[in-house]
Amino acid sequence: MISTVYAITLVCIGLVIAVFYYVFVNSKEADPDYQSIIKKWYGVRSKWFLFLLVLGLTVSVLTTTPFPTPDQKKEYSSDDYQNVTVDAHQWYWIMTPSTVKAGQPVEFKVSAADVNHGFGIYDEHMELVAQTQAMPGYTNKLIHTFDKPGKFKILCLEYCGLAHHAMITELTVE
Ligand SMILES: [Cu+2]
Repeated sequence: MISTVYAITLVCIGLVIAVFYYVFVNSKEADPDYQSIIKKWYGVRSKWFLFLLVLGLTVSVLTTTPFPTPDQKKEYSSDDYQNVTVDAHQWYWIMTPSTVKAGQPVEFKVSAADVNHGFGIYDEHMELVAQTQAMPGYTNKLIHTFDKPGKFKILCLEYCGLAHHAMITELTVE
């Protein structure tokens, strides 16, 4: 059985090689009419490529201004920013303080004690307001300004083990 399959495979490989060889040998016969068509469509292709390049760059610039991620190296002063430290653990959050004011930007300094977690802030309709990764050994800065008071929920956005779904805490905006 195995030797039959082996033989069939060899014959098929031989057929594929034969087809490639046939195409390769016959493609050497240069056709002057065909050459002019190739030249024309290579020109069209270059223009299309340039158009896509300019379009892609324009869309990228327009959709990333202002850039959604804050400057991670900048020190955000406590005069202008409310500073909140967030530590993610399996399976709870330590967030200090857990109450902030509306109208003034909040700088969340987010890290993790064990594995990767996702820090997600949800409003009262359970719509995601802002998020960043919580990673061990790193501090990710997230800046968000709450426009009005309310109760917000913090949920983990990265599957981090058995009780991942229970990783919930509350943020109060006054
Ligand atoms: Cu988690």
